[in-house]
Amino acid sequence: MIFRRLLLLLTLLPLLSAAQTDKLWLDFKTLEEPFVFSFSSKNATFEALKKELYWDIPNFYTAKKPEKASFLVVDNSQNSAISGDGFAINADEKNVKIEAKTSAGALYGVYEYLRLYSCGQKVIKDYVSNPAYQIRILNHWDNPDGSVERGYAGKSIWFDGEKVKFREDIETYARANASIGINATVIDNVNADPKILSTEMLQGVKTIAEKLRPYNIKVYLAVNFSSPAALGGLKTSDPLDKDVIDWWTKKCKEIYTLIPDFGGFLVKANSEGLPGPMDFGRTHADGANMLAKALKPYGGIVMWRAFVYNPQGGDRAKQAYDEFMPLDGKFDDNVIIQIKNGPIDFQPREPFSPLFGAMKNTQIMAELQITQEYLGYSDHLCFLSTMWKEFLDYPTFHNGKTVKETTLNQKLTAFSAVANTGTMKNWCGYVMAQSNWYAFGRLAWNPDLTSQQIANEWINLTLTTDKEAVKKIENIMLRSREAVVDYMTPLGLHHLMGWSDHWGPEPWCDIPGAREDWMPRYYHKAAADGLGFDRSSKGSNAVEQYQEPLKSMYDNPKLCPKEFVLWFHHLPWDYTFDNGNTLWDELLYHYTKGVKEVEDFQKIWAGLKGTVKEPVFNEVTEKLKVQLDEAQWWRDGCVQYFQTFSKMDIPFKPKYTLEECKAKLRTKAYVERQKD
Ligand code: BDP
Repeated sequence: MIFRRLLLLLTLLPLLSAAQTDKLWLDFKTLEEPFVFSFSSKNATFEALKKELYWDIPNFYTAKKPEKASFLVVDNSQNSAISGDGFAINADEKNVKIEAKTSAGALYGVYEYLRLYSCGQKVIKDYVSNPAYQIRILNHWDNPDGSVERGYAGKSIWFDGEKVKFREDIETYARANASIGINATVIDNVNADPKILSTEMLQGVKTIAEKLRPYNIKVYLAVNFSSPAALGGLKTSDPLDKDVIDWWTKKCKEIYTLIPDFGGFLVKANSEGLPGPMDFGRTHADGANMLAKALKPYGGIVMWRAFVYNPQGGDRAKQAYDEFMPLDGKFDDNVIIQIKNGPIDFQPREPFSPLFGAMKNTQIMAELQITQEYLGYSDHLCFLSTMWKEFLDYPTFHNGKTVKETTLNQKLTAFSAVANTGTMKNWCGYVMAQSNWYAFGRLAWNPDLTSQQIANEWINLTLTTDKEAVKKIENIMLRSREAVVDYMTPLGLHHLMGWSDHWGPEPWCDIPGAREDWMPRYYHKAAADGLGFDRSSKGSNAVEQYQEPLKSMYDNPKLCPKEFVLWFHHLPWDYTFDNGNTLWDELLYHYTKGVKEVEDFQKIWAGLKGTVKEPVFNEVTEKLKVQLDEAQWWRDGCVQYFQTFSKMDIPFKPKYTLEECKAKLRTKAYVERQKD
């Protein structure tokens, strides 16, 4: 087994480096018209913007008077339809006008024009676009030692050997982000190392900020709550202690002296063993507000995470709500609570976290995950836009608002996601994984875009402009996330993966002495009497945290959407659904369907030979083989393990026996995959 996987890996590596996708989606078409350019400003952002337009253009920047220019970019527009860093575009074959009110807006307008132009649209009339969320931010889980938590694309792009050392082509990162409107980045892991705030590190962070500034990207840092003690040598990190307050105040002054446009802090506190205000008998609000006050004079903000749970706390899905709801309204106005999309942890499918909509007097933001920690790493084709749209569009029934509306209707708005970048040449470890970074940025700018539209743009910019091929790839991408849900965790199952690496299936996992709520068995509760976690009013009562009519709907297995039925209910194996299928039938149907979908993706992809660049064609072909194999592994492992309880028939011949599934997990091939 080990050899098979290593062999697969060895065939894949040369292809990965050969696939010329390190330019991401920035391979814009060269402008053909003999444009004469004029720009309203001279600053670093305009220099960046000019570079984008500079490819082989004759007469570049020769217009003495703006009236003579045929390509005009202004950042002093009076157009009242433009707001924030938005822009307006008017263009035909000969004249292009991009208007904005800020230099960043002008930059975004140019990228939008290049995108439309590259996708074949040259005539554009009164096209106005304004950003939905103010802060559109990536969270890198990069450590100063150069490793990346849950990274599947090599090492850190920011750090190495306990020092700041960024990728030489970091400008590509900046351009890629700016081209999709991302304007902020947290460069270090939420499991923050106190040394990130050392003076030496901050000097390095300053050099990163300088690289990103022309592209309107602000740097933020994830900080460790016990930094005053761990780094500053104080006796405590109690947020109400005068010396602690003083320490943070001085630290902020130091940071802003180096980086005047520094964004602020991201904090994971009292979660998974990290320190926090509760260690000192204080609340999340005490901790967040103390930091917020230190940042306030400089315009900085605190993003305080709601990803918290403790071992004795009962149903893990309920804990964030239980801990944060009593604090609603107690946070300062430069604090925003960062909430993962679901109540557990970036599973292939979760209901939305009940905090969305419920926290009415607190600013909140969503945290998504681009890196595919629970969705097949950078090996599975899984276009996440459909998952994120599903999340954003859930009705919370709080004041009739969707999740999206609950996060947009406040003074400070933000949208974040855990990045999937690394030192691999192609940044994400898989060309198809680049599409998720792209999709996140596009949705942060405009959550009303459809997944089809986003896929279409990305394919045109990255893979091919062949119309038939675009349609076929779009089709695969749009089906891909549901396929992953089907072969990993259908019907609301969750947390069945390998317990520490989060790779492959391990529903049978049993680690003596480990936390119960990290064990898959805690989540699926498979037994002779059935399957699923009872979160109904008869069980943990997690349904209580949702607003009516969701609460009653989720509480009743007959009304509960099938995709969540085992999230909220423990059902007997012979439970019968409306379509006449038993739970066992449905389970087999979904696991089998997921695998069939991947087989179908392979067939469709095989038909694309010649329409996408050869290295990309080969890369996806090879990765789909891995994906199919792992989908079969998931299906066979889960179904045969559940059969030990259900004692019901499996009407197909599994590829792997249960023992083989278990053995496969113990290979360490995933470690190899993380190497550059
Ligand atoms: C989990 C990851 C873990 C992170 C944690 C978090 O497995 O590595 O530290 O989330 O978000 O998904 O803090």
